[in-house]
Amino acid sequence: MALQRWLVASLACFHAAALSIPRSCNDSTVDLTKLDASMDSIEALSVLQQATMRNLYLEDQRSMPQRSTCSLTNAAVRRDWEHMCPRERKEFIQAVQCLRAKPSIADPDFARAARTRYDDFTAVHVNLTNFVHATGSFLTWHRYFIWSFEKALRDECGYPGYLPYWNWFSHADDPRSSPVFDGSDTSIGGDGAYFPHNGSAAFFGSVPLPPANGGGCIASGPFKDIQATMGPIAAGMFGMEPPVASFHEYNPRCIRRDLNHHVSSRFFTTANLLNLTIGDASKTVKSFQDEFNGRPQDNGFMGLHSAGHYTINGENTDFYTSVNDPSFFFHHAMIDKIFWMWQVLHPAESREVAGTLTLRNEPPLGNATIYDPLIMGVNAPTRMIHELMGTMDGTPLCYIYA
Ligand SMILES: *[C@@H]1O[C@H](CO)[C@@H](O)[C@H](O)[C@H]1NC(C)=O
Ligand SMILES: *[C@@H]1O[C@H](CO)[C@@H](O)[C@H](O)[C@H]1NC(C)=O
Ligand SMILES: *[C@@H]1O[C@H](CO)[C@@H](O)[C@H](O)[C@H]1NC(C)=O
Ligand SMILES: *[C@@H]1O[C@H](CO)[C@@H](O)[C@H](O)[C@H]1NC(C)=O
Ligand SMILES: *[C@@H]1O[C@H](CO)[C@@H](O)[C@H](O)[C@H]1NC(C)=O
Ligand SMILES: [Cu+2]
Repeated sequence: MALQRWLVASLACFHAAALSIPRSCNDSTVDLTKLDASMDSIEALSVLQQATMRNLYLEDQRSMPQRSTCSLTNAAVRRDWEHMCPRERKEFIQAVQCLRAKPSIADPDFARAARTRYDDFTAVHVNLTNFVHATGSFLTWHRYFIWSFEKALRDECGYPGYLPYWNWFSHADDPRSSPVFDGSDTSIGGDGAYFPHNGSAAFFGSVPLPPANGGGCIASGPFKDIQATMGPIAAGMFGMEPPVASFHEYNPRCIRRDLNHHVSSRFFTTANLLNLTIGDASKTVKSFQDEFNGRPQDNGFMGLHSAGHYTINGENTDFYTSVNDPSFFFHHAMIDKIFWMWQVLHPAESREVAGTLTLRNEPPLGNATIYDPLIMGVNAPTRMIHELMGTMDGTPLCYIYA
């Protein structure tokens, strides 16, 4: 068993090094019309990936003279955690631990509960929650947010790689066995300890979900027993600590998970992947982003964004403070990968913005435009939505996904 694990891990490392990362693809045999909901979801994701790379390659060929700063040859490549070798995974884990050990640099008036550099990220997310969810800035704000986290890992903690993503479709029947969450020293920690509770309720309590086998503090792996300093503010899991009275209150506590197959097996499906990327929901940025965020009135359909948070559960059910759990960045990198694929496959719609400036339009501040600011606090300079629209625009982004 141990030998088998070692072999698989070594092969993965060898595989990544030997094949390197495909940066071009002009494969005219990639045929999106062959995709249908009965196909295996990982297979479908791989066909979409190939089509995305082919489009990027053809576009790169056409615009080579103009695009001097970022091209397929120098773009960073963000990869599936499962395809990273143990050494690469440990480098990422160590860099996150490094950010969690460095002192906060945020203004204490802005983030009184922040203690570490990691907390500076949670703090700005808490502060802006009502302006960056179910709004016109949702996709670009979170894109910029995880990019600035990646930059901090690299610049402040010497991380040599790029952000990994959690492939939702792998181990959707049993997220506890995913290499992201299996609790080994090359995972980002396992399930929460068993903590009897009544499950969770998504969408402000309107969609009840059964509990799984965890619910307590992260019980194994590199992030076992790590502490959060902020929140909870609006947790959806029953039995969580009571919410803090003020967003700024210092409230040290552990990070809970309840890795929940009820959610992942129901929503991480080929049908939902295809609807977003090439189906009805892919037609406009409005339908794309609305579908991502769910149709709770439609038999509790969660959408892939909410489904990821409720699959990890615990801290991840808190709209404000979910960033406390490092899995946040893995989940949002996967969202950003789907956003990237959608943009490349739908160039005419890819730079549109739709939606309001506030969650549920409260208070009503009007519709978002591409000139609205994306605020990152101490983590990165304020930029406009349109600057974050293209992952290869070079202002500042220059990356693709494998
Ligand atoms: C891509 O492949 C097609 C068909 O195989 C070929 O006609 C086309 O010239 C190729 N384009 C580039 C930019 O290599
Ligand atoms: C966000 O930060 C601003 C500036 O410090 C502050 O005025 C505002 O009350 C904060 N909002 C929340 C929800 O923390
Ligand atoms: C679960 O719900 C039942 C019924 O409302 C309640 O009596 C019980 O205390 C709850 N259990 C926990 C652990 O919250
Ligand atoms: C696809 O998304 C649209 C919303 O854009 C929804 O009305 C439709 O039911 C979805 N189709 C499937 C098969 O889930
Ligand atoms: C915002 O956009 C919606 C949908 O496109 C439109 O119906 C509405 O009139 C817009 N509101 C404002 C204030 O521009
Ligand atoms: Cu968020």
